[in-house]
Amino acid sequence: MGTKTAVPGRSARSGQGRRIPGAAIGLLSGLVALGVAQLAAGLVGGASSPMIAVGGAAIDLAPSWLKEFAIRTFGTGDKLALLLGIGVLMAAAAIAVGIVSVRRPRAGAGGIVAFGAIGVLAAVSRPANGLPDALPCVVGTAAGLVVYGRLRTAAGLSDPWSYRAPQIDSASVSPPPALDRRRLLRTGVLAAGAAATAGLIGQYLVRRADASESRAAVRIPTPADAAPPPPAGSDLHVAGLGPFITPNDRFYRIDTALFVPSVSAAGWSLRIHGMVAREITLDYRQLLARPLMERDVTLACVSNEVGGSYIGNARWIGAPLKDLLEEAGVDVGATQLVSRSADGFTAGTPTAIVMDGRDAMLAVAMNGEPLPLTHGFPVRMVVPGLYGYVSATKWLVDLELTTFGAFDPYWIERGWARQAPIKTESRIDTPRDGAKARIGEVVVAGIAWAQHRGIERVEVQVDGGAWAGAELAQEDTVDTWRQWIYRWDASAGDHTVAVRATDATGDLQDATPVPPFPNGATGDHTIAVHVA
Ligand SMILES: Nc1nc2c(c(=O)[nH]1)N[C@H]1C(S)=C(S)[C@@H](COP(=O)(O)O)O[C@H]1N2
Ligand SMILES: [Mo]
Repeated sequence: MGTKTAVPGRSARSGQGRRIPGAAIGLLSGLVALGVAQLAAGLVGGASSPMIAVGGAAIDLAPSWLKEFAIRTFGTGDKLALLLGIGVLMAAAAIAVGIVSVRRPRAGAGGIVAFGAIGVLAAVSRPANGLPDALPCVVGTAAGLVVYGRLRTAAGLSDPWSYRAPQIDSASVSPPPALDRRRLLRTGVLAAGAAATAGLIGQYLVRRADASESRAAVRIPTPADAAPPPPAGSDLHVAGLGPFITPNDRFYRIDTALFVPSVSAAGWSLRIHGMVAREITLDYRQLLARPLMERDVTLACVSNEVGGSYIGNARWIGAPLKDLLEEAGVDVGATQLVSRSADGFTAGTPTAIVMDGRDAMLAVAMNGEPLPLTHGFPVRMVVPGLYGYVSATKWLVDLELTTFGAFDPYWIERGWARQAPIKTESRIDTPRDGAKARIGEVVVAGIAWAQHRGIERVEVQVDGGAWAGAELAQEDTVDTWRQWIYRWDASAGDHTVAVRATDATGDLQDATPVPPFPNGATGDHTIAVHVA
């Protein structure tokens, strides 16, 4: 029985039997690099973590159609899907590099350095990051290289750092040393353990640095301009229809932030500058000391498909934005108000809309609590009547008065419309599309919205027949959605049920089926119901 090394011309020399050890070496080196980088990110700041930085860069560089596809396919899980995708790609690349590196040790080292370079580039170029954010990737790369060398030695492969002359005369060359699987396994387990430990500690440190503690310490003052509770009749309490006020933990979340920016109340300040007479800088305490207002406002995302769920209604407390801008003295030519977040997201709101008397505010509270971290703590903008991408900047840190010609904010750069008033829309929440129902009275109910104009009428149509008026819930304000209900006398068979709304200016919602890009979807929400 010969050992494997007895056939140098085959398995050992050609690397045939070393595929799996090679793959393991590649994967483990990559994992250690990532784990150590994550540990360093725990000290430098979560936004410097390689996965977060590369993921963030991928989000910003991805073409609009891909982003739309991701939101449509994965919904609010789009970020997890992205991270998993990147993880799978990186693992595959690390394995491939590892296999190649068995015979070409320098290629393995080169691969690790190339990965590190991608991480460094991504980390440094994130809008809110700087040079120090390169550190985790640099440290991780170094750790990956060290472990790569160790694992090769353990496997009985050549040291990647020592230069060896090309082996011309095979007869004069000793066969490669035996592959010591046991030693490789032992070292590999150690490396995997180190990677996991470093990664978990890093993750813990990153989490601990979030703004939860700061948020827990915040006390929101009683608003000077409080809102009466929503009228009792604004909530129809129909099963299958969400509550009139959306609880925070059920409120949709849409943003480009893979890593929720951690901004503490104490560290927060807002600069109002650009085309103003007097620049203003104010901190969180000064903001809370201003007369605050309380308002119910329904937020909506432009990416919402007909019948989609990217809409929510909350009770906000905030400082009136108009008053602040008047104190700053806005130049008459300043057509665009650019709001910027701690992580570099930007939105552009027409100055005229912010100043037209609607309840545009710098919000600090959502449904009786300080803003949740994912919804923009400590301060976000809320402007009734506009889609979120042109108005609802979370983790707000900067307001600049400028012109529409001078600057294109985040989504405008990617082709979305500059002007984005919310379109009149309606949705059937119950029954669900494809549901089964009993013959007789079927409760059809949902919501309709036309923020800042108000809803005047909702109609329901069965099987393409005549439109019949639905019963409207009591209106809270023109800035909120309105529930509706329709009692349908259903006969046996397969039916379609459609809904449409008319806003308070008399405009009927657009029935033309249009996708969200570039300024919001239209079309009548239509469902299928099987009645038996
Ligand atoms: N900083 C920041 N603010 C942001 C965004 C973002 O990507 N980053 N997305 C906007 C978009 S597109 C929408 S629809 C709303 C969603 O707010 P919500 O997550 O609180 O529902 O936030 C807006 N504010
Ligand atoms: Mo959005």
